[in-house]
Order: sequence, then C-alpha cells, then structure tokens
Amino acid sequence: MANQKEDTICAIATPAGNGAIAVIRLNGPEALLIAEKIFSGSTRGKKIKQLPGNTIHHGYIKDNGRVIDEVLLALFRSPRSYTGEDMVEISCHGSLYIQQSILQLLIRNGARMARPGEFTQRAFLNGKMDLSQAEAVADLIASSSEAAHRVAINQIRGGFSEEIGNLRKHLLKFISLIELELDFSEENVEFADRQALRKLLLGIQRQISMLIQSFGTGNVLKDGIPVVIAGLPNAGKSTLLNVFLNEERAIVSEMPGTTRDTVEDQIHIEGYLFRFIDTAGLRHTEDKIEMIGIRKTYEKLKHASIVLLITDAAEPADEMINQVQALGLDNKQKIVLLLNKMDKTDAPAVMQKARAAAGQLGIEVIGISAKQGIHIDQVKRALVNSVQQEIQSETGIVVTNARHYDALQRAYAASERALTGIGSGLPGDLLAQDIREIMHYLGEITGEITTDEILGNIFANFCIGK
Ligand SMILES: Nc1nc2c(ncn2[C@@H]2O[C@H](COP(=O)(O)OP(=O)(O)OP(=O)(O)O)[C@@H](O)[C@H]2O)c(=O)[nH]1
Ligand SMILES: [Mg+2]
Repeated sequence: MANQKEDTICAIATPAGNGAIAVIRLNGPEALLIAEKIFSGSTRGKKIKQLPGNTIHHGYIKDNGRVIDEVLLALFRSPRSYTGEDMVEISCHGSLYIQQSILQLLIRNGARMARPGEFTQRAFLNGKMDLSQAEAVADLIASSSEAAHRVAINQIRGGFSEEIGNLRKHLLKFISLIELELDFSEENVEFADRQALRKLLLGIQRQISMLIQSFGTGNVLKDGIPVVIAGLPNAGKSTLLNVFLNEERAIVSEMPGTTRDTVEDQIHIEGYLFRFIDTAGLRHTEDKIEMIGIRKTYEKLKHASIVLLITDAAEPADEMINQVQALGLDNKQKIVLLLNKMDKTDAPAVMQKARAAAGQLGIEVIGISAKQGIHIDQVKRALVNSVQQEIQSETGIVVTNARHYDALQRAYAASERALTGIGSGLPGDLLAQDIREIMHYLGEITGEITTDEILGNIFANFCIGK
C-alpha cells in the first residue's frame, strides 16, 4: 500500500452525467506538475508549482494546443488539503465528453484512476481524520434527512472520536500502572488500586453500553423512524395515513376490513424521516386474506419505534385500554392513543375519561379528527418529541455504523472479563491483557488499530472520487 500512496490519482468527483459543471480531482506528489502540463491561464507568468495554496485560477485545459474547455483550477498544497497531499480540483463544464477528455489527458500525463474512496483513505492515512470520521463522510453524502445529516456531521467533527479517545486514555493510565507492578513483581506492590480500576471499568462499561444502545436509534434515524398505525377495523387508520401524506395513498371506506395489506410511506417532520405503516384492522376473522394481513400487522408492531393506536372516540375508555394491552409492545416502544372522530362526539367528556384511564399506563392521549385534519399537528409534535427524548437520553452521540457497533460489543465483552478478573484477584499480567483488549477494540473504531483488510472493506464501499 505504501508505494501506491506515491501515485498521483485522479477521478471525477461529481455525479455521472451532464451537469452545469463537473469537478475533477487530481491528487498526489505529481499533481501540480501534471496540472502544469495541461493548463494554461492567468497565473501571472508563474508556474503552478510556484503558486500559493488555497487559490483559484482561471484558464484553459489544452491537449496539444487544442482547447478542451475553459475551467477554474483550485489549488491546494500539502498539508493544507482534504487529503493532506498536493491537490488540484478542476471545475469544468459538465459535458461527459469534456469530463472524459480531461480525465484521459491527466492519465496520459502520469496520473492514474483513483480507486473507490481513495481520496478519503489518503486523508485518513495522512492523519487528516480518523477512521470514524472518514466513514462519516460516506454517511454525510448519503444523508437524506436533517437528523441523519446531524449525526454524520457530528461524527465528522469528531464528537464520537473524542469520546472513544477519552475511554482509551483512562485505560492506558491503568495499563501503565499495572505494568509497573509487573516490573516490581519481586516486591509484590500494587500501584493500580483495584477498587479504583473497578470503578473506572464500570463507568467505561456504562458508556460503551449507551453507545451500543444508540445503534438502534442511529439506524432508525438513517432509514426512517417506523411508526405503525394500528387499531380496530374502521377506526380511521387509513384516513390518518392519508392526512399525514397529504394524498389518497390508502383506500378509505366505511366497510370494516378495507385495508388488508400493510401500506407504507415516508414523510419528513421537523427534519426527522418517519416511515408510516398503515395496517389491517385488528379483529377475529375467518377471512384467509385478512388473517394474513393481521399477522403482518403484528409483525410490523414488533419493529415499530412508535405505535399510533387509533380508536373511535365513542368507544368506552376501558376498551381502549384493553386494546393497548393487546398490542403486546415492549417498554422501549412508544405508544400514543389517538381518539378519532372527535367531530362527532362530546369531546371534553370523552377525553377526560380516556386520559384518566391511559394516564395510569403513562400513555399520551390526543383527540383528533383524521377526516377533518383536526389536531394532526399535535400528533406530529408527539412523534418529534418521542424521537428527541430518545436521542437526548443517549449522550447525544449516536452510533450508526455496524462496524463500530461490532467493535463496541467486543469491547464490552472484554470489560466484562476484566471486571470478573478483578473480582477473583486475577494476576496483573492477565488483567492487563483484558484491558489491552478493550483498548484494542475501541482503537479499531477510530483507526488507531487497523489492518489492511479493515481499510479495504471500508473504502471499497465509497464511490470513486470521494
Ligand atoms: N366522522 C369521522 N369519520 C371518520 C374519521 N376518520 C375516518 N372516518 C371514517 O371512518 C371510516 C373508516 O375509515 P378508514 O380510514 O378506512 O378506517 P381504517 O381504520 O383504515 O379501517 P380498516 O382498513 O377497515 O381497518 C370511513 O368511512 C372514514 O371516512 C373522522 O375523523 N371523523
Ligand atoms: Mg384502512
């Protein structure tokens, strides 16, 4: 890998196709030299090599005197560039022909095509960012909602890396103390206070486990928060879905059992992406197809972050509570009870009874009319609140990456072993081994510990040009 880093690489950094402009990246030890050969423009008689970094120059790309395009050339000098190496970005017109011609010209002059993620990989190898930050670049580019974007930006700015770095620093202190003990093993001294170490490990374990838990939230933010709309037939589930989406997405009729299959669609609310799932009404039925639909409803309920249980406000309150309990949700799943069809009931009296009954279970109740679009804003508010609460309760750092999740779980298991070791008076050298293992897995996340295989896997998933 070392000698490949000596290569000068190039790639088109903008999406394939014709755009107004396209950007071509050229990076590496020969970048300025190669740019010099193909660019002629307003550099005030200076060679590109003599120009300062962080400057932009107007001019022409020429192939043997033939003008290919009028371009802007942005110049970055090592170490002040994205990759830490000399780098040139050519903004040309977006024609595919022009892009390909410039690329071929660069290659003929000594550059080679970059591999997927190679720019970001070099940034990592040159210490411009750690591994988790490099991975966040891919997440940032893929982010499709404000929430996913926020998580990726936080990670790029290093919040997560800092947290992991701190954990490792604390562990390192203890390792050195334990190793000091080993040097003095004749004298049988204990520099590393086992009680203090135990306390530290417990604290670290708690932090690791919070990060592990945040993985669920992280993925949910990336892919859309699943919200299942459930309830008895005819309660108004499909009407509610349509109101959220602002279109006639699902069939609505006064016939109970209209929806037999699940219907899904996504919307953004205050920067969060929600995935709404309308379901078949829950009831006993002999109809084979409806039965399959109801089984699917329970399947969707299992994976819901939030369940909107919609009832007809005319129903008795205790029946609503029975329905809540029949859903069989776990305590991590948030449930909101919606009293629908408020337009045709004595609203205050009904609400009071339902609130009293649901309050004991700690369930929020909102009276709505799906048909008339009344109090839908309150439902949206409840959805957003629920997501925000979840994120806040988890240190604000959200793990979205499966590789990080895996490493955190291994670190947790190692911390478990170390704690057991302390409990049973394990000798210092063995204890140090367990602690080293925790540090190893944490280090894998930020890239202090890497193998070519890990790096290969990560950057192969990038696009070329990143
Ligand atoms: N008055 C009134 N009628 C409503 C309201 N919401 C829904 N409805 C009516 O209730 C009936 C059933 O609505 P749907 O949205 O199809 O109910 P559903 O829960 O999807 O029913 P299934 O798919 O059969 O389980 C329709 O006739 C709707 O027009 C409301 O807020 N007020
Ligand atoms: Mg329906």
